[in-house]
Amino acid sequence: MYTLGEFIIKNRDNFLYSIESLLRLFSSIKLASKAIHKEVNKVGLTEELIGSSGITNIQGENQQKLDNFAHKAFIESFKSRNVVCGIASEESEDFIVIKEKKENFYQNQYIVLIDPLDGSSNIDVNVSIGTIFSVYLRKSSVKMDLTISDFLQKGKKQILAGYIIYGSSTILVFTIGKGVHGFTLDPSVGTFYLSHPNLHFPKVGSIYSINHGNYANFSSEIKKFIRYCQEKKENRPYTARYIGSLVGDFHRNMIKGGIYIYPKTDSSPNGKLRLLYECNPIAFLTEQAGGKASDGENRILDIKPIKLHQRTPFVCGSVEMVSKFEEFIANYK
Ligand code: AHM
Ligand code: MG
Repeated sequence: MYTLGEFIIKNRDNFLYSIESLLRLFSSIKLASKAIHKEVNKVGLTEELIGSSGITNIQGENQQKLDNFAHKAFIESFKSRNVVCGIASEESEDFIVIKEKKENFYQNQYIVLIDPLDGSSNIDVNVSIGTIFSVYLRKSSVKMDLTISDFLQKGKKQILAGYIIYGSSTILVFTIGKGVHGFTLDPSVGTFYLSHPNLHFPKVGSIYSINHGNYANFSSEIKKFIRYCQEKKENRPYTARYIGSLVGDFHRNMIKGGIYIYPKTDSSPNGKLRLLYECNPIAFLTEQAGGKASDGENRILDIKPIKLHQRTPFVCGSVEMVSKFEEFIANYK
């Protein structure tokens, strides 16, 4: 069984940039995710990481203590591995600049965008939560200061993306543009081992995942698609599965075959999910796993971001299911 490190070295030719930097990126991700894994597995034993931190984040959402812990764990871990020059986090209003420690210049060229703790509402109730990350090369010269445009790149420019799911076990899933692979943490040794090579969406699935509580706020085409999913015809009705942690809902649908939808609603006309921290990395993984991801009309990876915390309607999953969803949007427009 390969460890994550062994797998990367074996597949080094699939990464177009320096293997040393890839190993450092993963070293940062592994370190922070193990720290979060440890805390997640203690939730309930102490009050330290349960509940709200008392802070409202840039999204206007109540930040949980574990959101804050995860944000700090990833920032510190990337800083200490000296591999990235800038990080933008869902939990921080502005991007964070990291200059090389001793000299006042940028030695590194990687940009990280991260949702440190996704599915915050599930922290206190022992339901799967996750971390979502994506990595780009900076656009500006390494001699210059970073600018916002280094962060506002189209999703198709990602060179690495993935997530960690803290569930019944802790699994790290990633792509460097050559398929999707999953590694499970063996907590007794503290090592991630290859457990899910070549993850692939079944072409057609039988699961649909959407928050039905928002039904009254959905537009008519979304309501019609839901009724289509529930219709008794061909391989339908589909079964409904929604836990409210994107990583968990996505991971299940990728393995079993399904569609995840977070559409616009009357109260959130741009949807809820964040393009840069959630949708782009999940869309990159989706396509690499043979699936499809869009905002209902446009490919997610082609959207030009205009701001860091931009939201977008999001649908991803098995190709035929997502294409059918897009047909509904187009027909009822
Ligand atoms: P978060 O990053 O604040 O946790 O929010 C994102 C989460 C997703 O993981 C999940 O799919 C969605 O929000 C659930 O939202 P809702 O509770 O509105 O269904
Ligand atoms: Mg999130």
